[in-house]
Amino acid sequence: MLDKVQHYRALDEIHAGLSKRKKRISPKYFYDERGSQLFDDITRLPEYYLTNAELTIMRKHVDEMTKLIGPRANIIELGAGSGLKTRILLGHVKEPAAYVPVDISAAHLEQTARALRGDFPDLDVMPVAADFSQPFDLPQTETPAVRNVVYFPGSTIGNFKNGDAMDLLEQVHSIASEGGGLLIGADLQKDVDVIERAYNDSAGVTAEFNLNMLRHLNEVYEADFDLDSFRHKAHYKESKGRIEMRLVSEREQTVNVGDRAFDFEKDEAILTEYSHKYTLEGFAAMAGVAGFSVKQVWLDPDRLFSVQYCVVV
Ligand code: AVI
Repeated sequence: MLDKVQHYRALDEIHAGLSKRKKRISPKYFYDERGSQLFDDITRLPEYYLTNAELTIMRKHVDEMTKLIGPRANIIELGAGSGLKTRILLGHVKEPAAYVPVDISAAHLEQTARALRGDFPDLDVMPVAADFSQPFDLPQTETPAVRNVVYFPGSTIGNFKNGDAMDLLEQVHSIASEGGGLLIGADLQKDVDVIERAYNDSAGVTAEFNLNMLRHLNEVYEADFDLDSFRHKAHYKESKGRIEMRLVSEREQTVNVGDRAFDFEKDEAILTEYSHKYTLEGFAAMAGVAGFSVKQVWLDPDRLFSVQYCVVV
């Protein structure tokens, strides 16, 4: 349950987004319990190549990754890593000092931490409940760490606008600090049809995931969106190298959110997500500005996705 201050802060943010000439709502409102479940379902879709490609890379190259990470590193994951990728990594890191998952949802974190402690009984799991895009304090590890290595899988970096992604990488740079590293998953630019299919799957799960944001707002923020009168739209904007996901109003209508009303014209859209796709050069340039140098890049055989190890310079 969100506390009252957080609730009203979120409501203000939603109102501000819906008051813009081009309406938008932050992708963080996708992730209530149902939204997280739907995202999980997306990762298993045949069209959503990202997860499979990243897993293929992790399985094949984890030994090279952990060699670069070195022994007694403190592994800090941005997001609660209950997934297979995290387990592959943790199963191979040599004598990790600690594993620190950072996630805004304390409940989700606790669940993850419990499961990981069960599977890795010798690992010091030290969850931090925080918004990782803001500065946060690292816990003191019992075993002194040789270095901090931030793990940021899934191409979640792509959901941040370029300026915000830079800010986030700078924040990661200060966490990794001198001698530290960043192991990051970054989706790559490729054939437009392949990308667009990943966000317009034939089973309609991504559409449901997108529309679930409105259900979430109805449930938690006293909104009255009619889910049947909005449709999912995802298209790849080549000039920006990103998927843009929107919810489009099927008719002229007025929607209440808390104590405010918002008018929609027919076909007016709410922007709900960007998902940037990178070139290797573009990613290296962005990492460079944030103070990282890309040390090694691993690709899947179809060159769809990259996992990159960057070091603090
Ligand atoms: C979490 N993130 C990396 C996903 C992506 O591909 O940008 C979220 C997503 N949106 C639609 N499908 C998946």
